[in-house]
Amino acid sequence: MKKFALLLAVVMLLGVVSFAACTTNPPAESSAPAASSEEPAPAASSEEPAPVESSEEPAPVESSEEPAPAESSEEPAPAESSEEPAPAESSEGQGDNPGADPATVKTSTDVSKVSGTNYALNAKVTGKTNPSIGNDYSADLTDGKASSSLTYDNNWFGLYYQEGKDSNTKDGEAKFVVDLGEVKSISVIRMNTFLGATSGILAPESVKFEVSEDGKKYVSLGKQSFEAATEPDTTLGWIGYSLEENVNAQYVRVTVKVRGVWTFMNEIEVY
Ligand SMILES: [Ca+2]
Repeated sequence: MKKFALLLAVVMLLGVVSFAACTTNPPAESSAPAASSEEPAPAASSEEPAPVESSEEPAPVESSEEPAPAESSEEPAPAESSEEPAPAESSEGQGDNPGADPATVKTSTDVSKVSGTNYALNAKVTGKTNPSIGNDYSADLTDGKASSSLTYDNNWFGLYYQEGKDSNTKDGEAKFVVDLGEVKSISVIRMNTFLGATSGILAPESVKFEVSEDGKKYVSLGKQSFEAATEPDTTLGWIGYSLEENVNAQYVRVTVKVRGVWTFMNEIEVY
């Protein structure tokens, strides 16, 4: 009986030991799969970088940028050769500088805007004689002062004409020549004048503008005619020509045809 009891005890002991082993192992095994379940995630994330690598495949696209060297090969030839002709053209313009032909240059009667130097400022004017009928409208035509209102004094230069009683006009016409001192490249010629109708002072019938380089041969830029106001009017204004291209001139001649008795003018400018 003692042997059987001892054997039984041994069997039971082995059973306890094996049970303990079984109860301790399972948690170890359960923890193992848990860890393995976590690993797949990083594994999946490690798969994602793959597409990133595929996005790096555009690298071959970079190789398509190789045409760049082709461009660099284009730069040397045409670019430099096209720049060389330019300075050649500019040097030609400076050399000749003939100015446009006054006979054919395109003009505009809008002379409200000017820029640069007024070459006529303080320039000598010939053909100007003061009225000699008791009035003294003898303003300087190139003193830089243009009247801004109608007055009956020396703010204005008066041209007078009555048939049979020529004063400072010849048959109602007067010619003024402005000497710029030397040949200038000019773009605007204009004259400040009275364009209204009041007290025997009327807008000029016409005004002609001419230019010359030598003072002998004149070329006309054009002639402008003006309507007579039917009612009292004291309009003033700049009349003349703005040139699309500069012309060369030292002398500017302005021919004014008087309408009625008096025509008032004040200033001549050349830019
Ligand atoms: Ca003046």
